[in-house]
Amino acid sequence: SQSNVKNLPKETVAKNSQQFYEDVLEGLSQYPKKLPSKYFYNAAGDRLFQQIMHSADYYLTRCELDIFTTRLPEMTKLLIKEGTPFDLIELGPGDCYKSIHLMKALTKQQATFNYLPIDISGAVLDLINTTLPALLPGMPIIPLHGEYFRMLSKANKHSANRKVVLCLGSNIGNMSMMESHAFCQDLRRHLDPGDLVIMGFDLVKNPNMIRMAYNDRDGITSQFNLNLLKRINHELGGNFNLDDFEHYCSYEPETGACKSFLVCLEDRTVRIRDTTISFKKNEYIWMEISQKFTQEQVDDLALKNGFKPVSNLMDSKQWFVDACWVV
Ligand code: AVJ
Repeated sequence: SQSNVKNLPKETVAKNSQQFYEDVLEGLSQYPKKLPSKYFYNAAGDRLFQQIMHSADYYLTRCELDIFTTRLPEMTKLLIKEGTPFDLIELGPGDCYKSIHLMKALTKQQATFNYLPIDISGAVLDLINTTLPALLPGMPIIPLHGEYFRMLSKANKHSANRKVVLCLGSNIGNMSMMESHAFCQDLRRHLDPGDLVIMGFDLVKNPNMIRMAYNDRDGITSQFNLNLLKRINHELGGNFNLDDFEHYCSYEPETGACKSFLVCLEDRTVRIRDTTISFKKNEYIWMEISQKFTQEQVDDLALKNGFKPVSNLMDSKQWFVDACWVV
């Protein structure tokens, strides 16, 4: 398979770091202060997220894996449809921990498909490119390195196959409700009638269970959040003292919004390159939203943006849903 995701050109690296700098300064000059959660995922952040996924309190990954093992017959039946070839496109594949089961089942049933993982992280795609061929010999892998929708357009030019788009792990939860509607609308515009989407949502449940998942007893989520300050120190010449900040997580059952914050424990100033930012004692940085959904909200997201819900696959506890939608 082709891979040109290593060795990014110097200009791209510079451009990305400039974008990072601008986004950080923009977020920290707002009131209340915030930082974009998409920057959590550098090498250390990827490792911490792996630890989160396998931790006792973070139930999401286990629930979705349950779906991707027990509900595979329904899923593959939906995808294979009259045996026509298709492109299986995964937005933000990570290590394919869940999707690998689907790919194996499809291969066993001799389905004809290409696998197209899309990610902004070259490291993620490199890892897929080196590990997947041994597990699934002969499956064509076409890694697409870049933003979701730009790469979806590229995939469209690449082949005229029908498409099956996976967006797993409740990644959509990192958007506000309004942003997730805009995202689905944009996704719909990149697809054609007959194309399928499988979107993972974390469902509303006992509020204490949800808060525990983002406030784990081992403090990994705290490290995961603090790692972004560390990254700013390393990559943008910041001087955050990590001991000045404490992780706090809230879950509001009324809105389904689970939010992470870093609270500054004293009056402090922080320098990032030649900008100085002041923090008052107990001032916080809003780091992330992990939105939880009702089944009605999931269906609404489909129907309002040009999709038809075809099936809602849940785990045995009904904590998580992989919603299957058709255009
Ligand atoms: C990868 C965005 C789905 O919000 O549950 C895990 C990230 N943040 N613990 C989530 C995350 C804190 C995760 N997503």
